[in-house]
Amino acid sequence: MTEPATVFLGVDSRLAAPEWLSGWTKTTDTFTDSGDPVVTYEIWRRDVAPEETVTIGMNGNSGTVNFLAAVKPYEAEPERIAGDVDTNGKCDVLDIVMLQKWLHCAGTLTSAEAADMNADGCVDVFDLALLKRALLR
Ligand SMILES: [Ca+2]
Ligand SMILES: [Ca+2]
Repeated sequence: MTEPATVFLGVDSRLAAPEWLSGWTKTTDTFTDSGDPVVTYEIWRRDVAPEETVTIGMNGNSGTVNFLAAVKPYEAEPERIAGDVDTNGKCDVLDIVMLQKWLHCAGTLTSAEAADMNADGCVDVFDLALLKRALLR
C-alpha cells in the first residue's frame, strides 16, 4: 500500500475465522456467490497505513478458493456535528424544529446520534434542552 486504504476481505463463512484475522474487524456485511455449492463470505475490514504490508494467511482449507479481497482508498468517517440533527453540516434552529417534531411523534430524525446531545443512548427532551442551550450560546 502506498496510501491509506481500507482492505475488505471475504472469508468463507463455513470455516472458523483463522488466527491471523485477529487484527481485522468483522463487518455485518456478507457476500454470497452463485457457485455450486453456494458459499457465503463474511466481510472483514482493516484500515491500512501507507507502506504497511497486508499479509493474508492460510484459511486452513487448501484446494479451494475461499477468499475475496477488495481495497479502496481510506475514507474517514464523516465528521458528526453535535446537534446537527438533519445532517446539513450546521447546527441551527432547523435542527431544533426537527427534534421537536420528532419528540411529538411527528417526523423523523436524520441523525439520532447527532440528536443525542448528552450521549446517553436515547433521544429525549433533555437533548432538546441541551440543543437549545447550545444554540443560545
Ligand atoms: Ca442542521
Ligand atoms: Ca440523550
